Amino acid sequence: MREEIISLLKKSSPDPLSGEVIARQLGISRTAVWKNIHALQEKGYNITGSPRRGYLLQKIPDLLYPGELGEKLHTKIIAPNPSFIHHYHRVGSTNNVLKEMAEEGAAEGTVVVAELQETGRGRMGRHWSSPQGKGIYLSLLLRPPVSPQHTSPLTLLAAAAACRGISSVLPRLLPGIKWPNDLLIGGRKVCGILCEIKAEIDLVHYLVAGIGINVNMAMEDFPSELRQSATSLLLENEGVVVSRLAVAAGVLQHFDELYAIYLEKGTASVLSRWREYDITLGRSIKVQGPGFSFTGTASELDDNGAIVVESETGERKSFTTGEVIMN
Ligand code: BT5
Repeated sequence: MREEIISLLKKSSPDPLSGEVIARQLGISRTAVWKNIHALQEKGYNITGSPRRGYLLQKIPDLLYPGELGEKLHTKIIAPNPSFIHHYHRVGSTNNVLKEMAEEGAAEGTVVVAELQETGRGRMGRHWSSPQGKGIYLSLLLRPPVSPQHTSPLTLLAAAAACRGISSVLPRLLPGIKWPNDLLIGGRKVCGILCEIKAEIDLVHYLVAGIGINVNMAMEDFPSELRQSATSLLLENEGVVVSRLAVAAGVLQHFDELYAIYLEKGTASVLSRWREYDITLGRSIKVQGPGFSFTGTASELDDNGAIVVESETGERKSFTTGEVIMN
């Protein structure tokens, strides 16, 4: 009912709409209209009301509500309608919430978004700083018909989709991808991606792609240990506030398009999109992870998205996971 009222107010804007007309159109009482308007105001919608002129929608909140996000999407697989989007004001981790839904049979394309994560996670158990209402914390569910060894390109796909989504709203900003999927602007991290899979040896049950984007953080919103290495879209946009709704919709839209291409044409098509934003290849890097460290030039991606590194002595190694440190 509330979504229907919002939709009527949007259609009527910039003119107000009387409670009587809303009540008639929706077949409810004027008291029910008033109660719903009140509930919408509590949810952050700026609706003014005057007894003679009626209700006027002044501003929608920049909250990632399914109706608002869904309205901006024209997707086929990822959130093809708003019922696929689950919004929370506060969660531990959107990846964890979505994994639980996946275990209960949630469909491919289900999306979880939150305004605040209490225990947002990075890779290998690291923490992801997720202050309230400042960033985008979203996870989406895929059930790709591939074996687990072939899922690494999907991490790269998520990074390319995030770059495209950001650029679609802020074309002046040029995010680059540090392999595999850290988005940097001016050398500082603006977005991180955490893909988790549940699989058998040759069958993926599901993959949860978690995307965290720093949107409207001022420097003091970051914990002190991140102030040298992190940035946000607001900081890169000369302090001008950025619509989280627009960026989230852009990312989901581009994810949908790239995923459809991946399903139809395979990995190579994803890798070429990833390369458009790559800032790793050709650079002198160190790749490290639990029990390994290797230094050399990042020479290429192999067919599965692994990075091939060539040392000064000509030794070549490829890595499917790891942390890249750029020299
Ligand atoms: C990542 O891990 O970059 C993956 C981050 C994924 C976050 C999303 S949010 C939605 C979904 N739900 C979750 O719980 N997670 C996903 P990694 O490459 O391991 O980087 C983690 C490191 O980045 C930390 O150790 C910090 O040094 C740094 N870091 C933490 N929070 C940051 C932030 N907001 N911005 C920039 N850097 C950050």
